[in-house]
Amino acid sequence: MKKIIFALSLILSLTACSEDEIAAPEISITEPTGGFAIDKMKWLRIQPEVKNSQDITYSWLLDGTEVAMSSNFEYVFAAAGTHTIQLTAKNAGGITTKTFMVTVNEQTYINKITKVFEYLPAPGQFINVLPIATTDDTAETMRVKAEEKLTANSMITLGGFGGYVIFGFDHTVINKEGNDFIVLGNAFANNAEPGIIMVSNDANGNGLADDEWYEIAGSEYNKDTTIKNYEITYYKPATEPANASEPNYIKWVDNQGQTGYLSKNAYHKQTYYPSWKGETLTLKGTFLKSTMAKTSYWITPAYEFGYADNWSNTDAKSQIDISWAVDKDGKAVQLKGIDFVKVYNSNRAENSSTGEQSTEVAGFKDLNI
Ligand SMILES: [Ca+2]
Ligand SMILES: [Ca+2]
Ligand SMILES: [Ca+2]
Ligand SMILES: [Ca+2]
Repeated sequence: MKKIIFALSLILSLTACSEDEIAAPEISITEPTGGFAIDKMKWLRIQPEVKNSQDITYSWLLDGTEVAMSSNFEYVFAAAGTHTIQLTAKNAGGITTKTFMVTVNEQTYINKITKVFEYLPAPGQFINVLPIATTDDTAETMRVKAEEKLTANSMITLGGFGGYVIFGFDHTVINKEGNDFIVLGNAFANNAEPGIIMVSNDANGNGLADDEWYEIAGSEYNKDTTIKNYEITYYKPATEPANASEPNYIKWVDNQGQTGYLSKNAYHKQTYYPSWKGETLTLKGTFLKSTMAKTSYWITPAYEFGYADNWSNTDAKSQIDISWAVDKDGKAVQLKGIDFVKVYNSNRAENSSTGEQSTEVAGFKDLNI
């Protein structure tokens, strides 16, 4: 009984502060038995419960170095080991500190795409072929087909401007010093078909690619010829043309006041409009001016850096640094790691000899595992 009375009086004394008197923060963290443990390259998330949080500031130290000033802690470790984390919460009433240990376990991962979340190509000469689509296919069966290809480092096409694929991995790709990954394609000298790369991390922890996207700001990002927030709508042709090289094949209208047609070419006889999509298809993104040019033959030289299917997979200029990511306002963001990648074709260009410029994706390589 005495104990209970003592505890009650303690609670009363703690809560009996007058209105203008602020109590020091109270932190409670549910620590698992044996302490916090996480596999390397997986997000560690700690959400403390804090009382007396008015005008509070937070400081999270990892092995003595401040790594966050947010109420929740989110971190991903590149290697196995043990670490000390210290949270300090401060308000006008005082300072409260909690210290605990984290064990980071060793783990083996696959250096490949392990999941495709979405596949939506724009009309193009390899659509319904790479991968094959029949009239029975749906967005979901096409997602599965794209996943079968990409998890085997086999190739898919994204078709015309805006066509995209979203994929993920069995681990978080860490933003280490320098370059971090390559989106594999089939580019070679003077044969670039650049795709814009978007990155994201699983901020809400649900395993789905439904979090904020960041664009990898490649060499063209700030050029005058680059159109941000470009939008194009493609129209499904009513019938396939009689002319195997029909110039007015698939109509498009963009948000820049332009309209035109994708042409059909005699080398690719199937319908170029994704057979599982409805009458119109609207796609959005950053539009880059194509490098397509005619010398003695047609060429599409690569942009300097920062794109998919731009330089050959073995060229260091195909490597991407996660630190190039920017938010929707163009502000640089420092991501600790990424869980999802979206690639979409950034160009709209074609010629009667080599046909369209359309990004191919053939896998992914994490440069840090
Ligand atoms: Ca990096
Ligand atoms: Ca998510
Ligand atoms: Ca292509
Ligand atoms: Ca290509």
